[in-house]
Amino acid sequence: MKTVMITGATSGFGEACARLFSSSGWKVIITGRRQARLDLLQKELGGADKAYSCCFDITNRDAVANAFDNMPEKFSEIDVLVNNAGLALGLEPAYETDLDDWEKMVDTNIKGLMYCTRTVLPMMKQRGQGYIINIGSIAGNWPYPGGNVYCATKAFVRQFSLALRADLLGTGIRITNIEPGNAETEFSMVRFKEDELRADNVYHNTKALTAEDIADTVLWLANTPEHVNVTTMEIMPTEQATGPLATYRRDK
Ligand code: NDP
Ligand code: 8X3
Repeated sequence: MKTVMITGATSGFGEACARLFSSSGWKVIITGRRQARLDLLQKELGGADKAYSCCFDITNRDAVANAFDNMPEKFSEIDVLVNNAGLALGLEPAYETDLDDWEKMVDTNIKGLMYCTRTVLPMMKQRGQGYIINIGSIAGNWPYPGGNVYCATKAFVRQFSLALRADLLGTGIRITNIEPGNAETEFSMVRFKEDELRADNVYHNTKALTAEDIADTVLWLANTPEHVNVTTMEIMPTEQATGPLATYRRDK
């Protein structure tokens, strides 16, 4: 039975991945900062025998190291790491944003992902196999107003994934960057700091992706043969596309 570790499994893509991998016969390591949600999910997935729950903040380097160090034997051979935990904060133009929000996005989407990756890699290298699936975003490819640092963090995830491919050639370790577009999860509630109206508006009158759509893709990738490496995958709702270039008119 293979083992998958999913960061940010308390909601959205991560939670859907946990459910799908578990129902497909995988041992699942679920992580996030909200212990109560982890407890509920672990119970739903069949208890401690099927799912190991690990509550930590990925921005805390020591907490990440500690989580990996204390993995129970049964879950210690991680076949797939899904680097999913992440967030956007705010949609203001760069001259109005809260610098704390920028820092938190960098700490989570870049540094947290780096910590988990760096910690798991030696174990995978030693086993001569392993798969890291990063959750980037279309935001890493297609900048939009107010995206500023969020877009930049996801551009980091894209480039880091590509660079890892180069680094890990010959190790048997695979890397994919999935780049989803608009998906209805708690993402917008987090971005707009619990402003339900603004969050709902993101999904109003449009058919967004679901968390399950992304989970399907992650499981499909995990089941591809070991000699196959899908490098990047951009997935958008049919009702979303990258628009034409915008030009600012001075008479506005
Ligand atoms: P959700 O807000 O529903 O889920 C985010 C998850 O990340 C939660 O489980 C949260 O857990 C976890 N998380 C956030 N910060 C931390 C932290 N410091 N330490 C540990 N866990 C953390 O959003 P999504 O499921 O939509 O987002 C998942 C990923 O997908 C993110 O990287 C996001 O950028 C990306 N993405 C989302 C898109 C969308 O439109 N929804 C599109 C493209 C990419 P907890 O709060 O318990 O810590
Ligand atoms: C989330 C997608 O377009 O809201 O990464 O930035 S978007």
